[in-house]
Amino acid sequence: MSTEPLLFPLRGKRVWVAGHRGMAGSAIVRRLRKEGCDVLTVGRDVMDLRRQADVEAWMAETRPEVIFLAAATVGGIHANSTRPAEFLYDNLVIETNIVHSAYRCGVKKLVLLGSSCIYPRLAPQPMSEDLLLTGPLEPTNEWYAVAKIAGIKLCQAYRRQYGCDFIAAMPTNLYGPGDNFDLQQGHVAAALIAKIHQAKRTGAETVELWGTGAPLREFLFVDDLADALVFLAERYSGEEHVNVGTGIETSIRGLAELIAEVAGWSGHFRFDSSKPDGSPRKLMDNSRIAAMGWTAPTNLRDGFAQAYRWYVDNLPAGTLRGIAS
Ligand code: GFB
Repeated sequence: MSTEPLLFPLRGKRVWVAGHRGMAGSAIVRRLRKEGCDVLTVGRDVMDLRRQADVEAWMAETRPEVIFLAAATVGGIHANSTRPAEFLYDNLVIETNIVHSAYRCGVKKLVLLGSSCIYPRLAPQPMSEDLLLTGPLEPTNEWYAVAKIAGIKLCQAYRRQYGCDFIAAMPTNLYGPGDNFDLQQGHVAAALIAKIHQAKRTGAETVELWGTGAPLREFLFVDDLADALVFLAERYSGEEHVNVGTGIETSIRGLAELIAEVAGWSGHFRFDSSKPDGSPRKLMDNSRIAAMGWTAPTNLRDGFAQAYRWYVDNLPAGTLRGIAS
């Protein structure tokens, strides 16, 4: 880790984590507690981030100095392709409300979370930051991608016109504690943890996976993402968004085998090729953040062992969310 003096130390600052109940937001809260910040949160029951006036009023009253914008409507390939209006509207409006209010309230630093799906479906791999807007998007998640591209552009526009120190980070596929384990709505990592655990518990010999198992993905442990975001908040200020990944890719089949091993289940996988594969490959070029001095500390096996343990420990007694009986 770099020993350069920090550009923007977080210690002692009033920091709002928008989306603190989600997987990424809760990891950021955990990470910030170690940083000695005054962490602010507000629940969905108290404030709807899609209402501009409410967001402005809350921010004017609480006066955060820093914002981590982790609030979003998120989900896996099925959720993305079947709820396009929610993925586009919710994410656009949450970002515009928070970014604009942050400008109006004089927020000193804002870190917006995007996604690796902002890059073209057939982008050259690994995907560097400058491949943004160079080709057509992956159709299964283009609504979410368009909203996240708008988020990057919002940060750039408010920096150019008003001099706001707003930055954007693009995490690759995430997994870890606090994930959404719903089999229809969740991402592949959480769905496979839930399915494989269910098979182990019931003695089933087969688990069904969507698609062909061939697509390649890069998985980042969510606490590593939180660490990278704190790193960027304190050390980076610039218009360009920054990729956050591991540089290591695995096939969906390989992921399933890894989770089976971690869970101690030794059955077989069946592939339902009527379900979509989505992007064939999504590996990010992480050299920009690496050059600043950050690389992901958790290896895939340790990360999935922690994620699986968390799932087992936090499973509501006798139930498996999203699994039909
Ligand atoms: O995480 P995921 O749902 O989305 O992974 P993306 C989808 C890949 O996993 C496809 C396969 O190749 C699926 O065919 N897969 C196999 C499964 N079994 C399952 C299963 O049980 N559940 C799920 N969900 N997939 C996401 C975007 O794309 O990438 C998000 O949906 C976000 O918006 C994220 O941008 C980074 O990796 O395709």
